[in-house]
Amino acid sequence: MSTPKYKLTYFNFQWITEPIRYILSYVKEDFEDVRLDWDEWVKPDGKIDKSPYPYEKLPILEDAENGLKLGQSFSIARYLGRKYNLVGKSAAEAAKCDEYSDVLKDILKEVERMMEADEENKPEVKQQVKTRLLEKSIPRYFSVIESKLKKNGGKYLVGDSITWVDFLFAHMTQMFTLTSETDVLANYPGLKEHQQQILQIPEIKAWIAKRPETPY
Ligand SMILES: N[C@@H](CCC(=O)N[C@@H](CS)C(=O)NCC(=O)O)C(=O)O
Repeated sequence: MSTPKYKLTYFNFQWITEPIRYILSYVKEDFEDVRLDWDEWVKPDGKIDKSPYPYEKLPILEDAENGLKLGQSFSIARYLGRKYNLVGKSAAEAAKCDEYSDVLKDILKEVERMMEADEENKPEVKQQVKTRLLEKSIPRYFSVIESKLKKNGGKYLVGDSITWVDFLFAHMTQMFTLTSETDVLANYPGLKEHQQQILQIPEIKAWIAKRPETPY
């Protein structure tokens, strides 16, 4: 068996890395799916040597074709998008992909604040952040993206072909639903339909069927 071109190192979660796994599956590239032990990683005296990982943060993608070692999950997804022509058909379309990924990053920031709120002492902080997320941020962004999607024919978020941001959107919205315990696409049937279409792509379905089972 030949060595895979890519090595993707993360933890045994989907979270911010799953869209990268979707993209690699979609382009039919075999990859080494390295999953480090989170409990070991966070132990102050843990056995994991973090020095090979820039910023001591994961995910990291290593590309054997050119020696690139790349951090930041969205940058990795965008890199693969560029490499496999999944960035739209013009500079304007590529920029629209970037815009949508930044929208997801804004929402992710809020979701993470909600998750980090101290459960025991500050349930009100958690509730405040969750309310803001569901009542303000999600409608603000998703209503715009849904109406653009409709104008665009309902199939792809950007242009008339699949882009890396279709995978990012289809996955991150699942993570937002899970962490906020509320279906973030409930009021956006067009976006829901888009998500389901992406998840039904044969390569994505096959990946989902074989991936390790994790809570998120
Ligand atoms: N913005 C970064 C965030 C990376 C990040 O914070 N990763 C977490 C796991 S989700 C991590 O490596 N945490 C370990 C640590 O902070 O020691 C990305 O999108 O890749």
